[in-house]
Amino acid sequence: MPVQDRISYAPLRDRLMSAPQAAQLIKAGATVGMSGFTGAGYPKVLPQAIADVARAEHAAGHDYKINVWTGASTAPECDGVLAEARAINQRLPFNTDRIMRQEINNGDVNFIDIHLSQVAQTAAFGFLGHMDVAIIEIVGITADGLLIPSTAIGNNQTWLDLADKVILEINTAMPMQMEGMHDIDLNAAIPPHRTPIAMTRADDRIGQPYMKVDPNKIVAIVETHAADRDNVFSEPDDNSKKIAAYIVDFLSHEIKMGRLPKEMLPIQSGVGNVANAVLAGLLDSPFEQLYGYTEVLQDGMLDLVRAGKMTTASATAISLSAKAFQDFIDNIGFYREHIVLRPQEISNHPELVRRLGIIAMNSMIEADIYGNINSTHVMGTSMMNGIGGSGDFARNGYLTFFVTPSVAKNGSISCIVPMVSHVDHTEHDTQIIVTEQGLADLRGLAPRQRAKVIIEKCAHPDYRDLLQDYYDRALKGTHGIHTPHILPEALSWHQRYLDTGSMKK
Ligand code: 0RQ
Repeated sequence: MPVQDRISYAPLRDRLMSAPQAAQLIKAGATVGMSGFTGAGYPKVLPQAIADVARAEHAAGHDYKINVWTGASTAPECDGVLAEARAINQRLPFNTDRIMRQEINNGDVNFIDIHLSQVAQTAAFGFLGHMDVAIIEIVGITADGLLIPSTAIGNNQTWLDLADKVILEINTAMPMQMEGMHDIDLNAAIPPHRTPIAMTRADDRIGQPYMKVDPNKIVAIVETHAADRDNVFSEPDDNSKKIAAYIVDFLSHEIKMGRLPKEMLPIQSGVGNVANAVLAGLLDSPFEQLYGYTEVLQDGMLDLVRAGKMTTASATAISLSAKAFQDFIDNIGFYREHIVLRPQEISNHPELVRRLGIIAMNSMIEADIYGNINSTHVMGTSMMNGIGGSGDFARNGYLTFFVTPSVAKNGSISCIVPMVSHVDHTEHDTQIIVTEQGLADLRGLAPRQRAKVIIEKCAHPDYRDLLQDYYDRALKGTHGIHTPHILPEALSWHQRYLDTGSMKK
């Protein structure tokens, strides 16, 4: 279908232009709100055109950098090209692009790591400054001038509300049949005027399927025809399968003990290979009629929906491998009945996570013997991706799991350490830690009891005695033993890795 036919609101058809023309509208120093969440629904041609403007300006001896706010991570065609052109000053709130990560860690990009549920309101409160332009991918415009969202909603409606000017990318590779899958309501009133969010079930709909924008703000419409990032997953390895099996056993046990309703509670699953493997584990589990209430719908969750194991999956983005996306398109009539996409303000809202009783499962970089979690910083100083939505779900979930293989980098790093080198989730937010070695249920345990269980159940055998030795000496040697630590030694494992390439002694 030609792009003109996707603009049913005739007055907007004359705003069609090329990406290089539209990029001229983005001035140096601008703050740009972009669509995009976990490699889905990001603008696909404007970023390259902006990168070209940046290069030309730099060659002419001028400064040219912009601030980019999104929903979450994008892709090489967006974050990658902008980072490569050194066109970014400030970036928030989440990134997985390798080149952008380098720029963040070498100090060229000011990266602000924000809980994903809080980004829209933080911007709307005015805490982040003014937004000049929004660049939003959509699939089309209705006859009433409403915008049909694409594969991710993220913060799009907020950016459309806040920005002075709007540039739309209409992606003709995305099926028009997506119309109707979305549910847009922001609960955007600012305190003290907020009201309760009118949802009590994961599949409730509270808004309308379109985004709204003042047509006068739309300064350009650009055509794209490109797929989202191919989010390829490796087949679950032995470790991931073991982690998944521990979780499924644990959930069955909780149902048996009457601590979890037999129909289960809605599931949130983080990003990455391990999270995807856990979902694969649920496919073979005894659970039926599951609900997903998560931020990213990955291949594993689509499999659950297709198999009829999951009744409805609610998310803010569909982030699939190319193969799974083809299946989504081929069977869109079926999937639209079972998937609802919402703004990230709602998909991750603490009020709803608490009310719906979400089972939160997130991956981490490392945990310490008391259950503090580092999700973001390698060796305490290098940003990996960001906290994402893990905190939204972990702090407010009914059950909160953090999972990781017990070791990283061929065993030279223990993911269970005496003290984490950066804290994203405190011990107060961590209920259950799972590695391929076992599952530590920390509910109702005090710090010394937690240490015993985490070392016994989760540490890799290569590091278990070292952790026990650290703990035993801390217990004897410190003046307060509520949470025993030997302060000068607490981070020595990380230093040893930096000095020698291994945490082993
Ligand atoms: O490095 O890529 O060089 O091989 O970290 O590790 O084991 O493949 O795990 O893909 O599940 O990612 C926490 C990063 C895990 C992710 C994190 C190295 C390891 C490898 C990746 P290589 P794995 P995953 C909802 C929830 C925060 C956001 C979040 C994440 C690489 O899950 O970003 O939870 N979470 N969002 O070798 C040094 C350690 C390490 C380590 C692993 N202890 N020290 N390196 N690695 N452990 C989604 C959203 O919010 C959008």
